[in-house]
Amino acid sequence: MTVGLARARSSLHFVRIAQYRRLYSTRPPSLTLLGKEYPTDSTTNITDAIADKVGRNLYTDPAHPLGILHVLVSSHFHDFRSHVGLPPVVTPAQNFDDLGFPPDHPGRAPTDSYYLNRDAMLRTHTSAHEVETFARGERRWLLAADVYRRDEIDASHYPVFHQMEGARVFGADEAGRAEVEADNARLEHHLARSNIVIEDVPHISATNPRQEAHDPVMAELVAKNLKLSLNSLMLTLFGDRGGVNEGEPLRVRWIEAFFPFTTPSYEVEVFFRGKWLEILGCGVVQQRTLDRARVPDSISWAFGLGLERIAMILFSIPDIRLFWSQDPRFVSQFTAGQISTFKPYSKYPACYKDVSFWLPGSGLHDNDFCDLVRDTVGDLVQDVVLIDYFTHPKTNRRSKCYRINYCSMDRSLSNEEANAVHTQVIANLKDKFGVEIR
Ligand code: FA5
Ligand code: MG
Repeated sequence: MTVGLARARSSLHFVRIAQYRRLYSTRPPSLTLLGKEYPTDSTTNITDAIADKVGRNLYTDPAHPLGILHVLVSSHFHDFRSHVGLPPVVTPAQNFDDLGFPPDHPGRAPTDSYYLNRDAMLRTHTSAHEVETFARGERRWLLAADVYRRDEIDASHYPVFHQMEGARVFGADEAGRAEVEADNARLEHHLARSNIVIEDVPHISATNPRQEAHDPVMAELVAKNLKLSLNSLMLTLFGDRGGVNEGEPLRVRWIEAFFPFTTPSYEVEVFFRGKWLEILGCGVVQQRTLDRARVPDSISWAFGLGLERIAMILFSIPDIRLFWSQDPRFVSQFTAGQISTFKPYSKYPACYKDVSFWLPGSGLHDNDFCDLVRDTVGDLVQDVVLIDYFTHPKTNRRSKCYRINYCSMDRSLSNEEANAVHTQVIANLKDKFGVEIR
């Protein structure tokens, strides 16, 4: 949802738990996912709409745009070992603690992540598998997987998406230094001959520091290797097909970022159709991750990229919901090994319906509203926008108004049908959250 309001997260935490109790007061004692049974508790918040997507593994189909892209990235890093099919249920320790997320990090809240119970959750990123993969002693690896986040609803956000994680380990000794220097020379040579314009930031700076444990020269060389490796990937993905901007050179921008499990850290953006789009996050792996994985005397970089974001650019796919479509008019357009331009088979009219209500005393989080809509109407919702939020000056009661855009990807939705689903949304909203419709 395109919400311009700041989210006051932690102060509302205890209020949200009350809200969850109400929402899931009728929850069954256990739930089964991928053949395994999980006892439920007050953190359980996985919805049927989400459970339905678990196990689909879209990226393993070689003729699906996500699968085509997965193959393309894997062949670019052809000497990296590639992992697929890791189960999506992880512990909060794997997803957060092992990576150094602080105990009060907002991503941990049940408003932001899907929990089966307090000890089992759907991974929110592929970094959840870093420790176990490093622990296998692999020096170059890739990993693709479905990830889950409670989020806004619009054309580029979906609660299930796919990431690829990649990492490379160097020895923290003379041999490691020689290896990284040779690889940097090779990559610089390759990039110098290409039509790519890179806006860079310093590899290491006061705001994006190296780690104490690292030799300064080696830290600089490894950060540089990370950037060269990913610039080279961007060239494979976007540059070699005449660029994404019709004859213009490919423009890539590096930005300082922050992740609890890397420093220095960066994000990469690509200029596409007049806008900068964030494609991936990356950095030099925090030494405690390698320590936990028992990989001694080494230094590593890692990245995590969003497959949908890149596929939307490469295949001109306008709406993130389409990746889940089984409509032959979608699936038949793609061929293994080929990047092709998606031809929209129809553009159905949008149907906007507003709902205004007084909030219950405990409030209502935007993500709870979005999940309720998604669970009620499935993929008939295209986007949700909070268009009004105010507090009554006398009574102090708070009111919200959301605008829901109902639009099917595959057919025309009649106004009667849109009214019917909207009525059901309102009924569920009253029922589950106790709101008062205005
Ligand atoms: C991460 O998930 C980090 N784990 C990345 C990382 C890995 C950093 C290794 C350092 C080392 P982030 O939340 O920014 O970072 O997501 C990474 C990418 O996933 C984004 O750049 C974007 O391409 C994609 N992404 C994130 N949220 C969504 C979403 N809701 N829908 C589609 N793609 C998304
Ligand atoms: Mg990011």
